[in-house]
Amino acid sequence: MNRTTETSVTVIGLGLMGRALAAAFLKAGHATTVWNRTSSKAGPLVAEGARLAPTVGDAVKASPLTIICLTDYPAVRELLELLDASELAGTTLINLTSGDSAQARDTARWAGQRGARYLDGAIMAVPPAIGTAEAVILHSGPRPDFDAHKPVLDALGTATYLGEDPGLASLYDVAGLAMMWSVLNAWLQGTALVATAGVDAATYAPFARQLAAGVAEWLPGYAEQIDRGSFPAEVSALETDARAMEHLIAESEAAGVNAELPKLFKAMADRAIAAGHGGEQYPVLIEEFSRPGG
Ligand code: FVH
Repeated sequence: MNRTTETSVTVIGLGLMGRALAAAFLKAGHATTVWNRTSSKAGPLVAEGARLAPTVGDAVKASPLTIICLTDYPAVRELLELLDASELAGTTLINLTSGDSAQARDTARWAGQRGARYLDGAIMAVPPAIGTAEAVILHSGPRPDFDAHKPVLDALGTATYLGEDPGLASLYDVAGLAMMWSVLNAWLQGTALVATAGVDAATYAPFARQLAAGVAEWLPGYAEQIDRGSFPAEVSALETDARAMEHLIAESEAAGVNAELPKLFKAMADRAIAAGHGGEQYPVLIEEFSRPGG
């Protein structure tokens, strides 16, 4: 197989996500080659017009661009190690497998040493959203490689470029996980609390949603404080917030609800107050978050 047309694309890894990626390429009219360790998973895609490559090397040679979406980076490296230099040289690999920034940078180095172009990526969407604008896919690595393949990447969703450091996409990905779990855990804390008064989750959810959206509005202003390194208490001082945390802990404990999460908030706030930041605004806690702990 040859790298025939500029817009042909290969997808390696046909799990839930890989199959959605390949299907979106096919739908957008791109000649699509696929490969998967368990070849039977390619059946429906082949029926829709995909070509199944017999080996991973043939798959990579079939297109100028190869998208990789496997379980994790060790699986990616195990697979890429099977390729010889002639299969890697000159091709572009975009690795959309989830991982951390060190794994991304290391894989970028590995690919570069073998003559391949490499972009790392992170998919901020579930498989059914792939192929719609809702599917934001983050990329990082050499800008010219992103620009060259953006017309093909557009078939998957909203292709977003973050910067030259190949670790950036994974870094945003894990930072997003912090946001997601923090919001969900806060919501669960509130849901457990209101349940002690007989309020069900569905009744509380709209209120919680409104609150979360309201708090999200504070972020740009708070971010300015962090970037300036100056935290004047324009709305509320940290020591005021810490007193409110005491109410949350007391209410949780009195109601027989888990108080671990509010105690964690409070411990961090107390440390910042002890360091003399009680009169400053909440984002001063960035200093607690920016050092090792836990
Ligand atoms: N599914 C989702 O909602 C998301 C959302 C955002 C990010 N991801 C990430 O995408 C990666 C793949 O996820 P997935 O959902 O497609 O995962 P699976 O359905 O479990 O498919 C895994 C594929 O990886 C292949 N594979 C695993 N190990 C190896 C290996 N050593 N050598 C070759 N291939 C390997 C596996 O092959 P097979 O089991 O079918 O033979 C699947 O193709 C992941 O990083 C998510 O975090 C998903």
